[in-house]
Formats: sequence, C-alpha cells, structure tokens
Amino acid sequence: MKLSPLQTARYQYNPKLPGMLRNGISEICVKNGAPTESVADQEKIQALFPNTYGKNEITFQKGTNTAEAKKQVVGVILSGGQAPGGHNVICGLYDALKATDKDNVLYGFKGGPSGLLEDDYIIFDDEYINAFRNTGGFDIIGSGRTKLETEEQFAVVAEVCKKHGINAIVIIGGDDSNTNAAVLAEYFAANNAGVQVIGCPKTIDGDLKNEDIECSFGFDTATKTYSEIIGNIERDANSAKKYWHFVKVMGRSASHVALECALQTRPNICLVGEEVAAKKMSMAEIADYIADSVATRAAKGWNFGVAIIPEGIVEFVPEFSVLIAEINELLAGEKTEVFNALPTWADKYAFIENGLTKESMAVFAILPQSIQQQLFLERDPHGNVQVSLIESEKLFSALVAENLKARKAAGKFNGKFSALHHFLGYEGRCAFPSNFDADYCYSLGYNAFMLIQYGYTGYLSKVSNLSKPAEEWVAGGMPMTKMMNIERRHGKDKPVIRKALVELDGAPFKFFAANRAEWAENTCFVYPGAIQYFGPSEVCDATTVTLALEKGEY
Ligand code: FBP
Repeated sequence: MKLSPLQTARYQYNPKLPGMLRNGISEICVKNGAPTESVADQEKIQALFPNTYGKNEITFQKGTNTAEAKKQVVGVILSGGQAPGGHNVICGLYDALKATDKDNVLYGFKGGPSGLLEDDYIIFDDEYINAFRNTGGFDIIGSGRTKLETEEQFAVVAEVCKKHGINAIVIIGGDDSNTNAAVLAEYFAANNAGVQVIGCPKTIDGDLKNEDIECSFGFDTATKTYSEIIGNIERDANSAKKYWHFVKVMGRSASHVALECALQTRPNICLVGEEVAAKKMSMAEIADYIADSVATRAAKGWNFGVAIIPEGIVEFVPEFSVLIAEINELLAGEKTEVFNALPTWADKYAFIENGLTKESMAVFAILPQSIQQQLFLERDPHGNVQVSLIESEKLFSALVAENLKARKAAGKFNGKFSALHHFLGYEGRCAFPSNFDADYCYSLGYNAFMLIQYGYTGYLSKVSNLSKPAEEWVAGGMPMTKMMNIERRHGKDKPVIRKALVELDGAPFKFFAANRAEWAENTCFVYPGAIQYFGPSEVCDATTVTLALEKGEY
C-alpha cells in the first residue's frame, strides 16, 4: 500500500503517556479513592447492579505492581460511529499487554459488537498493529452499531470468551455502548464467568463525560477539523462578501461540537439545541433570531455571514419534536404501507393533513417541501423518523429567506440574502488524530490494560487533568454505574449512562453567550487553520476551547 508522507511520519510518533504510567508496568500500583454512587436513581441502579455498583474510584501511581501474575487474554471491540484515535486505544492496550508478558494475547473482534456474537476476529501481532499507529479511522477491525443488550447475546459472548480463554473485554464506545458494557460486566460478575469488562469513552459528539471523564476521545480532532473548514469558509465569505453560509455540524443530540466550533471560529450565529429547548423556542423565533443578524449586517453593507447549525437541533425545538412524534404515530405499523401506496405527493399531503393535529400541521406547513418529504422518506429500524438526515441547514436558511421576504415587504430589509449549505460530519470522524487524541487514546488503552491486570470490571478507563501537559495527566478508573440513571426507552424504564448535554450554566456556553451579540453584528471570524502535528507545543498540543474554559484556563 502506498503511504502518504504524513502517514509515514505519524508511524514514528511516540504517544505521550501520563507521567504515572511511564515507569514501566512493574512500577504502577493502585491508589484507592472513594466509593461511588450513580448520578441519580441510586436505589434502583444498585438493585440492578448488585455486583458492580458503588465500587471505589481508583487512580494509578508510582509504586510496586501488586497485581496477580497470570496470562492475559483480552478481546477488544470498536462500537458505534468512528472517532479519531480509536486505533491508538488498541495500540496502547496491545503495548501494555505485550510489555507485561509477550505471551499475552489480544483478540480484535471485527465489525463492532456483532464480531463478538459471530466470533469473527483477528489476533493482533506487531506487524498488524504497527500499520495503524497514530492513524485515523476504525478500519483496524471495523465498527458497528449492533446492540449487545439481551441475556441471550450475553450468553453467546460468554461462550466465545470461554472458547478462546478470554478473561477481559474492552469495549470502545459511546454512552449506549458503555451502558451495554456495564450491563455485560454485571452479567459476567453475577454468573461468575471470569470475564472482566472495561469501557473506553469514545464519541466525537462529546456527550459522554462527567467530572471524571473530562472528554470523550475524537471530540478534539473532529472539532479541530470542522473548525479548520469553517474558518476557511469564513475567510471565503469575508473575501467574496456575497454569501451566507449555513454549516450543519455533526452531533446526533448534544450541541457540544457546534459550540466548540463556534468558540474556535467565532461565526455570526451558532444555534445550541439545549438553549432552544430551555427557552422553548419555535422555528419562527429561531428564524427571526438569525434574520436579525442578517438584517443588521446588511444595513452595514455586509451581505454575508456564517451560521453553525447543530445536527440534532430539530429534536430540541419543542413544536418540531411533537411533530416528529405525531409522524411516527401516523406511520406506525402497517400505516406506512398505506402511505407509501398513495400515488402523488398531493394525496400524501392530504393523508398527513388528516392525521396531524392542527398545531403540528401548522409547523409542517411552513417547512420547505423537500424537508416535508424527508420526514416521510427515511425510517430507522424502529420505524422512527431519522432526524439526523433532516437537512436542517437548508431548513433554517429557507425559513430565514421567508422571514427576510416579509421584512422586505414591510420595508425593513433591503439587503441581499444568498445562502450556501454545508454538512460537516464524516470528514472529521476519521481524520489523523491530533497529538492530543493520539496521546489521550494511547493512554486510555494502556490504562485499560492496567485496570484489567488489577482485576477491575465494570470500569471506564479514565485519564484526567487533560488541559495540562500529558506528564501531569492522572490515570485510573471510574465505575460505569457512576454515570447511570433510569430513563424511559421504548416504553420501559432502563438503566442508562446519562448523556451529557451542553450545560447552559457551564463556562463554555456562558463565554459564548457573553460574546455572541458582538459576533452576530460584526465580523469577528477566527481562522484556526489545519491541525498541526509537528511544531511548537502551544500549536500542536492545545486542547479544545471547551476544555480550557471548563478548567478556567482560557
Ligand atoms: P457515536 O455516538 O456512536 O460516536 O456516533 C456519533 C455520530 O458520529 C453522530 O455525530 C452522527 O449523528 C452519527 O454518529 C452518524 O451515524 P452513522 O455513522 O451511523 O451514520
């Protein structure tokens, strides 16, 4: 395979470990922390996780390794959407495992959780691993979204582990995957299966975090990649001075990615879903808010701008989420076939009009026809509208255009509004990991092995103090049940890891809120440029603005 010069150079990069893990495996011991409680619903979670609930947080420190010496056979899977750095988690895990004993074995199950169920695997060796060091993507073993959640599936996994003599599984995933990892850990513990389960916090969305897990991996690289592109778009807008760019960025639910990109690039507008929900903003109010910026800038002769729209926004607009719920109901079961059999859009429209409440129909009626049709095209496996496929960047620019038309008719706007649309998602998920993600991920994997060696199960690999140089990072483990609460899923109460949404009283949002009026009226664009891998540390090792603000270091 022909390699790019950067890929060749990245193979040589030595990821930085936290200082406390640098002394060699024989010099790492455990420091016990306090027992933990779940974030809410403590009694219910404790009852559901009698074997893994309430365990102590732990950190590692320099000292004699007292772990039991035994052969380690470990399995690893990548689960869910790609995130830069996943390869390095596996490399760190492999290096720690082999540094302990070269007879230890690492199985990589292919294609996500389904690889475990189908016993589809490779056994890693140096040659294979070395081809993936410090690279983006999940192609080392592939990923998938199969959910590991039923007792039948757990029994199959137990059989697969028994067959290969696997004593621990590392699940690299987001909130759903780690929820399932926690349930699997409890199942193994309850059945004395002799298999530990360790999770690693992954997702570009940045919504798997708490006071211990300061960020999920991939968020740093993905937001820097998007911010580079948004900065370039801003510079083009400021050069040509004739377009408003509506840029949708990934983030299935929470708006962390949009907010971080806004903090890095200072666009004119950035919507934050969590704020829209808190203020119960309607579609019309949001359009009016954006149109205000367009009109104010137009009055200064600036018929250009940049607006960032988070992918998950529509679900946060109360009237839109009601509309979605009604559409899901309208097409439940066999009704989809009836709908699909209607010959023309006019027939379908009449069917919709007949089925929706007056309020939802009013929302539906103002949507551009392309968006109306999107709502009825794509369904997920549960038959629900896939909101992530809705082109919300086009939706909001169309609503803004309508709003400006009305302002023009009333003599309140005489500028120009020409919109261009972008969606930044997949282009950030497999980028070469930034130095931060390369180091963080390698450390997470290395640390996951330490947790395995010391016999922990139901723990997330935790590396914290991340805004400081890697030397000062703190490695340890956090019981996964600490992040859990009970939520209603598919009509049932379920224990799940609580998704970390943008906190409106958190420092990142507060900084944004304090500055956005200025950014909306004036041109305050910042052009971050491309991720740098080689050069001064302040350029190459900087973390996200979100993390810096959260740590009071911005
Ligand atoms: P994870 O939560 O699994 O990391 O995935 C997040 C994400 O990248 C979202 O930002 C996006 O909405 C979604 O995956 C897209 O999923 P898919 O890869 O299945 O199209």
